[in-house]
Parts: sequence; structure tokens; C-alpha cells
Amino acid sequence: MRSLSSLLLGSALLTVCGACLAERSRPNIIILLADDLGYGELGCYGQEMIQTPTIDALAAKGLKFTDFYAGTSVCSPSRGVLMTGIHAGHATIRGNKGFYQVNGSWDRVALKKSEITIAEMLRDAGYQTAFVGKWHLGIPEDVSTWASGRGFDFAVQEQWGPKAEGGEFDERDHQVNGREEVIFHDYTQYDCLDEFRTDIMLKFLDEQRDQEKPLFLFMSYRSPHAHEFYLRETENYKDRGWPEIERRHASRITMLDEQIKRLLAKLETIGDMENTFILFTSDNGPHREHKHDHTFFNSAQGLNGYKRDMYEGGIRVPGIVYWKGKSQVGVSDHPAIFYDVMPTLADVAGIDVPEQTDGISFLPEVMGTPQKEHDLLYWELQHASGKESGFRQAVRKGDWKAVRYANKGRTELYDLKIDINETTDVADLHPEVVERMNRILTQKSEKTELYPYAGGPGQ
Ligand SMILES: [Ca+2]
Repeated sequence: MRSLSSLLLGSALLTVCGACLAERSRPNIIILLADDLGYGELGCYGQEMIQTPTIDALAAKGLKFTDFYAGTSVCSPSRGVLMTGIHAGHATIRGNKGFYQVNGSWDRVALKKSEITIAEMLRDAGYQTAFVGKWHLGIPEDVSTWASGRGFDFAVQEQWGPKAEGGEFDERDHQVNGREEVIFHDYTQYDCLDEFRTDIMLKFLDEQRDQEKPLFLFMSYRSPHAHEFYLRETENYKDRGWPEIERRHASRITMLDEQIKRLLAKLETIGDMENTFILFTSDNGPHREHKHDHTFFNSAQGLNGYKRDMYEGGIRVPGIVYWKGKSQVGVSDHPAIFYDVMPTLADVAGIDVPEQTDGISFLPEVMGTPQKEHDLLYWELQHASGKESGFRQAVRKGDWKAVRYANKGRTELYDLKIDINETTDVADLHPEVVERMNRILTQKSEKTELYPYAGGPGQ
């Protein structure tokens, strides 16, 4: 029997350390984000030519979402929605570039400091937060807008564009914790950029992991984005007779899969896979750049459109959740979107959801309990390329999907239930639905200073 004094001592320790115990018992959280990976580029989403065994295994033992959506259809604004939980119609970042009237030019836009990021939310809840890769939510000249300034204890960031003191960043230089130091990506030493980035994260886990804290890790990969300086020669798919550009595309996706395998193995080794919530997704649909043809591997799984489009091919992306011993095993058709990620992770961590978010936690769906649905999902994108192609919007309400080319005053309507590939515009057959959707599209897009077409036609 324990003595009274030891019971009292135990009780005192519990009181003293109650807060830290609560923090330590919070689950680890990991976001694995691919760049421009299409809905159909993984085996678990029907891909038959490109091998992705690690991600497929994650989907097989976790929950695979069929209706998972990016924040919008291009990098910076989509990632902004992911990090803030704010939908694209009133987010700060509405396109890769905004229009600065003061000098009449299109340029980068940073997240507002008044908008809390997922990293800030979790760091404030006691998490150790770590980031490697592409940030794309700040401006090059202002380090306070970089990942290190937005909630990450450890941040190694690819950076390009002008330096505050003049000159340009060499994007092979990965900037550590702001500009504390630089790790040079000597691309002759790695099979691919994501191998280099994974090495950085593995080293962090070996040397800087604070086991007293739960971990939030955000791996922002390069693959299969078109822009990569160098890829080491590999034997991958050499016997297939594919065009070289397509062989390399497939090879990079398979190498990304291998890097995820290395990271998961490390987490398993150090004990961080236990009680860890993992989300794998992509920031937008497949690209068709540098002469890569997104139809060669059926990268959007037949969906219409690709990166920068408001059709499903531009915004519907892989979404896989695995939480060892806790997540449901199977497939979900619950429509979820990037602005749901912040409330979901708040739910996972057991903390309050920031008021700014438009999202709904999809944790109940992951756990197999009753799930609240969105009334509608909304996207918009401002291109910097001019008025004609400038402003695109989309809304999904039930099975209705409207796509509006606002600067042309044209709204298309699709019935996803019978036409998931958006082949037949039925706007003429349902003018009352179009009118309702147009009202939503106008209402959801708030005017904002740096995106002159936001707000829709006539504003
Ligand atoms: Ca992207």
C-alpha cells in the first residue's frame, strides 16, 4: 500500500504538471503536402502506371476521401486557405500575385499577421512545430512573413525572388529559421529535391526533437511540380518506352513516395508514429507545364481541367488520413476542403477552433461518428494575366457545381451526380439554379484591395 505522503506527493506533482501532461498527451500531427499532384496520380486513386506503394498503404489502412478539395487551383492561395482555414472568397491571398496600385505591378502577397496559422495555433497549444519545403505565403523581402515568422520553431524554407538588401535569392539555398543560415541543395548529391528535404527533416528529428512536446510537422514537398532544376538519372520506368518527360514525371512521383516511406520509418523508429494524425494531400490539380501532358497518365482521373481551373480537375485532390488505431479504415465521400483542416487539427489537439475559420472539422468522419456537412463549398482565383482570363469562381452545392468566368460574365452549370467530369454545361436548362448560384458567387467573394476583380462582375 502506498503511504499517505507518497499519495500527497503524487497529487501535488499532478497539480503542478497538469498543464504539461495535457500538452504531452496531445497527438502528434503531420501534414504531407504534394505540389500539383493530380487526383488520379496515386495507385489508391486508380493510377495504373505510376507506382506509389507507401501512400497506397497509408490509404489502405486509413481513410481515403473521394471528395477532398484544395483551397483553390494554384499554389499560394490554396496554401493560404490550408494554413488559415479561411475560404478563398475572403482570404488575404487570392492568386499567386496581387495588384499593387502604388507601382502598377503584380507581385507577391503575404498572409496577414492578424490571421492565425495552423502552426501558430498548435505552437500556442504546446506543440513543437517544424516545417521543410515550399512556403509561398510570404514576401521574399520580409522575413517576418516566412514560415519561421508564422509559427514554426524549426523552418527550412525554399526561397526565391528579391532580397531586402538587393539581389536575388538562389532558390537552391534553403533558408533556416528565417535567414539564420543556409543549407545549399547540391542537386548532384540527391536523386531529387524531396530527398534533400527529407534528409533535413530526419536530421531535425534526430537532433532537435523535444520529446516533452507533441509534434506538428509540415512537409511541403516539390514533386511533381514542373519546376525542378535537376533530377538524378534513375532506372525508374526506363523499360516502358514512354516519352522522357513523362518517364521523369512518373519517376518523381515514385521518388516522393519513397521519401514519405523514409520519413514514416523514422517516426516509427523514434516512437512518434504512436498517437499521430497524418494527412496526405496536394495543393491543387495536375499541371501541364514544360511539355508534360497531364492526360498521359490520366492525372486527373478523367476529371475536366487541371491546375488553375475551377473544374474538378483543378481542385479535387487526393485526401488521405491515417491515425494509428483510431481512424476508420475505408473510403469516405464526405466533401471536405482545405479550410476544414484547421478546425480538424484543433479537434485532434483538443483545443478551441480559431474564430476566423470557415471550415468544419472532418474528424468525426475520420473516427466514424456523425459528421456535419457544409451547405456549400466555395473557390475563387485571381490570375495576374489580365482582365479576360482574370477572375474565376466555383461553388458546389450538393451535386450542383457552378463555374463562373466572372470577367466574361459567363456561368456554367454541371450536375456532378451524373456528370462528374463536367462535360455538359446545363446552365440553359436550369436558369433558376444558375441565378441562385450567381447570387452565392457574388456574396462569397469579398472585395479586397490587392485583387481588383474580387467581388465578381459589376463591382
Ligand atoms: Ca501547386
